Amino acid sequence: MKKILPSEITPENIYLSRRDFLKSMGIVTASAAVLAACGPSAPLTSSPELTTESAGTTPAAPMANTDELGDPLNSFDDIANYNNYYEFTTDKQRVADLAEGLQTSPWEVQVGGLVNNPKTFSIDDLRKFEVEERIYRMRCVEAWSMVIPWMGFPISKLLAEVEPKAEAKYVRFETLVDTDQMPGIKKNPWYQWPYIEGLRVDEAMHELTLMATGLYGKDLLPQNGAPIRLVVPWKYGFKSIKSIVKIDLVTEIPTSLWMAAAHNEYGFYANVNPEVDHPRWFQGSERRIGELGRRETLVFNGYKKEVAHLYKGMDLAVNF
Ligand SMILES: Nc1nc2c(c(=O)[nH]1)N[C@H]1C(S)=C(S)[C@@H](COP(=O)(O)O)O[C@H]1N2
Ligand SMILES: [Mo]
Repeated sequence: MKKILPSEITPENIYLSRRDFLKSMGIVTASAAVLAACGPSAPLTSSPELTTESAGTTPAAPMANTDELGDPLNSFDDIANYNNYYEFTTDKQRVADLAEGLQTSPWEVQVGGLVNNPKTFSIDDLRKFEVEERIYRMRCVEAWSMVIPWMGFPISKLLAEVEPKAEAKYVRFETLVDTDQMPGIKKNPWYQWPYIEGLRVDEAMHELTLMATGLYGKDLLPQNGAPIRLVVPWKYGFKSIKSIVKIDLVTEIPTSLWMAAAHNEYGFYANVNPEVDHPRWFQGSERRIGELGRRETLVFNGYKKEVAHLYKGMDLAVNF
């Protein structure tokens, strides 16, 4: 057996070897959390055969090496070293370096607007939400994609604590702005900082919409949006806003940073749609990071069965 040097022990090694260990032990306990999350008919993470019970906020053991379509997970290395996070840099391969050391504790997420119970969540408050693993495809509008094993909790659980009022129609999210820590802000002054994103309340309440706090069973790294970011797997990656400090329930469609930058190129909905090209490029296929060749892009990024009902009667070519 090849000896593994300590320097070679990446989170991925630990993750995969733990899985092999569980397998060799014949541990085949289904995770109640994930089963409940996915429903019995259509598991969205792969077959929940290899896991331990999650204890409180301890990440559940990894579920599988593929998503529910059988696509292999991207490596931890890919996920942590090929990023879009313009507050640091527009160079995907340099985000990790520049974001290293982002101060993520203390951290607060202020949740307010049209709610009965406005609340500021500290890191410790956020840790009280029970996390589950969700293996999701992430499709960037630039036509590359990855498969990522997130750890997190449905944002519906957080919203339940603040009790949105009936008038609230949209959720507006805001990223930290800290020019001392984020060199990309001053270098790209034409963008309207802070990074803003939004969802309709019913999109936010959907079971798939995740507040992610980790991946590969480990706390999020800054480049992936530590300490807490949104993940909306059926929408282009730019909707999945990182390092959130503020969430507001509002009546009007929030203007996202991308809508403000180029309204004709980046719509509010941004549902993955191979039939609607970006004004400047084709969206019918994508490059899966780590693979040669291209894959066909799936409508709603492969989550049509779960989310198409949210858009009944809407023309998705116009409401892009
Ligand atoms: N605050 C903030 N969030 C962001 C971005 C950003 O530049 N700033 N980039 C978005 C884009 S375009 C993508 S594709 C994903 C990338 O997430 P990842 O680097 O974790 O794969 O983050 C999204 N969230
Ligand atoms: Mo993106």
